[in-house]
Amino acid sequence: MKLIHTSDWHLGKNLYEYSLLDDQAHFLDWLLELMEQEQVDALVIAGDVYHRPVPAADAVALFDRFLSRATLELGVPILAVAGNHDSGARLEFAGALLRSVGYHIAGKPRKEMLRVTLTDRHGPVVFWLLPYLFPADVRTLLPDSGARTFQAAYDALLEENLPHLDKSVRNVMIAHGFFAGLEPVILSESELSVGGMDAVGAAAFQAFDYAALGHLHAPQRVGEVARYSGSPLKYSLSEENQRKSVTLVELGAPGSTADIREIPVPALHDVRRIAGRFDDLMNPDHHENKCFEDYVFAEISDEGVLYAMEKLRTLFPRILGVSLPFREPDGEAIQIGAARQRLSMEQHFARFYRESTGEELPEEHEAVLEEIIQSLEEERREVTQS
Ligand SMILES: [Mn+2]
Repeated sequence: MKLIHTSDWHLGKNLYEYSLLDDQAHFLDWLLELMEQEQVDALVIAGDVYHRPVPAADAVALFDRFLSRATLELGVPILAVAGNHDSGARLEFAGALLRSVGYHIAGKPRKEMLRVTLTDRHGPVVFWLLPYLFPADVRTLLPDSGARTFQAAYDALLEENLPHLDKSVRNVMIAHGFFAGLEPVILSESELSVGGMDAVGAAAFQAFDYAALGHLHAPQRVGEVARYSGSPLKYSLSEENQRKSVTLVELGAPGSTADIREIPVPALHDVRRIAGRFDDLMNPDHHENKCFEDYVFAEISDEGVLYAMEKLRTLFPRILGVSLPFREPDGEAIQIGAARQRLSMEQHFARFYRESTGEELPEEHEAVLEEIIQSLEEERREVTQS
């Protein structure tokens, strides 16, 4: 049985101020082509279909179009679970109806996990659908478990369900969460927002032929049988060096090891860092790859550049941000983001004045400035109180 494992689509997500909907539509079109070319038997989506529990209408429309084409035109069954970004209850809408056209969705955790059986020439493959869950969900489903930690929650739920597992056939787990083997996992910024979730030992999935995981955005193996496909797109600057892919999994006869291949996803626009002197960065000939439509973050090496972001935007319409070297009075150069947090509004302005005019802010202006800032702060206090 040949299947594509993917996860963490985050449909509707913005990267800084930019909507990624076109990039996501581009990925989904490519995915449909791949499903057709590879003649896959199933598509597995291991959670975080959407970026928000209540996704924007255009994100829902995008997923809707994809589901229709995959199931009705290509006839490929889809097995999906909710991630922590999804609302499980909403994602499950019309789930029983949609099962009849081959779309199987598990949104909320159940005491008895949703199982779907597909068959090929080697016999049945049982898919186990385990959506994102909190320990409190498991305490509700299995009150005797008293599960307080993620580890205890997964242990209790698997203990309840594994007696149904038939080792003589192939079994595939689909789950969304933070699972770890013995080796350290690769994290990126996008995962830090999740917070509070302790890693669960991937040994829990040992009884399966393959565990299709979602949540971490870098593709990686976890333990013996489990694997994160990673997100199809770079969803933060910290993911700039990750090679985004979907995972093609081939399950042979029962007892054989799954064959795994990473298929790189061609991005509509890359996410990357550019670095150098401002004049060089502004010069189109300086950029070898000429990909001006990419999402770029510019690290400028020379001091004193004003309105760098606005100027670079004329060459890079999808510029994400800039950093500039910034000299402290003691001469230590630091990045502007860190410096900003350490300066008061008065200090910021004085510095801006100095950089713009080359002169120190006169004392009489300082007093006026202080007054203005005070009245602004009072206004803000009134607004927040009302
Ligand atoms: Mn997630």
